Amino acid sequence: MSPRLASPAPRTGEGSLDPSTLALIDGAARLEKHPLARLITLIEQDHDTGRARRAAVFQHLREHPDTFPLRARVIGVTGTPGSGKSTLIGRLALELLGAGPAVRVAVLAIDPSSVESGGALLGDRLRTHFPVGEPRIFFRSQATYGDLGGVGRRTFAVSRLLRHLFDFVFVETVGIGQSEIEVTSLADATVLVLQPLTGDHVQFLKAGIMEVPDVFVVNKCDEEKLARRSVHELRAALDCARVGRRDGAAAHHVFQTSALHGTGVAELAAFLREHVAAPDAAALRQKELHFLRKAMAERYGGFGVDELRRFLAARGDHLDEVRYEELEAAALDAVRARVR
Ligand SMILES: Nc1nc2c(ncn2[C@@H]2O[C@H](COP(=O)(O)OP(=O)(O)O)[C@@H](O)[C@H]2O)c(=O)[nH]1
Ligand SMILES: [Mg+2]
Repeated sequence: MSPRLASPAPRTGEGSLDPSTLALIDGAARLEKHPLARLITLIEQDHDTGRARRAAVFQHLREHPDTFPLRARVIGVTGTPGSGKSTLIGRLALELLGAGPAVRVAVLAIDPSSVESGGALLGDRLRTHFPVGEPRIFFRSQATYGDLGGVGRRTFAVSRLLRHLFDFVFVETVGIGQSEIEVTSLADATVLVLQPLTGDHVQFLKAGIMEVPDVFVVNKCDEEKLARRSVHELRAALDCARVGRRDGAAAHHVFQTSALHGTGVAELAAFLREHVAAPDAAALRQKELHFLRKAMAERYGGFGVDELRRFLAARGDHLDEVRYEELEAAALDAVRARVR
């Protein structure tokens, strides 16, 4: 490891947790909604003082792996508005929670509107599925603030926190295009929700999105004939998309659901439980580097991306040992030093 990163110069407040933050973490460990919500708000902060505290929080989580195991599977759920993503996630969460009293599920809904409160409606819809005060399900919405693709640094930061607290983390995003790709960078598996016979799949095909998801769901299959035709259309579209795939042999996973009636949901839940694994260190590092590059691009454009590449190359083989927060801080310092 490079000497500079092996013994980072202590920053003010870094590594030490103030009692109030520690109390939030303790509350979050017990899945108390208010401490958890406040902890998330703290993690979402983006300025430099926020970073030091964020680093201390993650340090604490890592030092207590029994309480905060890195066990969650993050599942991106995407598709056009109204395709039934929220309803389906609600059903899936119920199904997953039903597997045992220790299972915990979080939902992070990325709201395309610019105000945080805009997500309340989605949350309310979702909450109707759950007994009041059920501590094992947690819902949070996040405004996009114009992040390209909706899924941004803040989403990534929150997903990193939720990975330590839950078994399944659903990230719901809307739109055709960039957001599907961005959520894939963050998630361990991505589910694309389609509506029958709306031509959704044609839009996705045109946008080059069909190659991205791991799982396809034709929702609203309340009517059998309609459903059969839709799935037939989807499979034809997938065969089309497969031509350009690198892993051409990989099978597509297609599910038919009615989130309204709950049909097909058990099968989808079983698939997620059995076939989506929590990522290993290397996979997590890939995600971290993706969002680090994105942060650099947003702040410093092509210059930032080049500087990051230079910075990472200089760290070479020892990169694996460096914590994300250190990496982020050191990379930012390096770029800023060159800007001055
Ligand atoms: N018929 C039918 N309606 C559904 C189904 N799933 C969701 N809906 C309805 O579709 C509308 C949009 O659902 P919502 O979950 O908010 O979609 P989202 O925008 O993708 O999150 C709501 O009125 C739901 O009740 C389904 O399986 N069948
Ligand atoms: Mg929704």
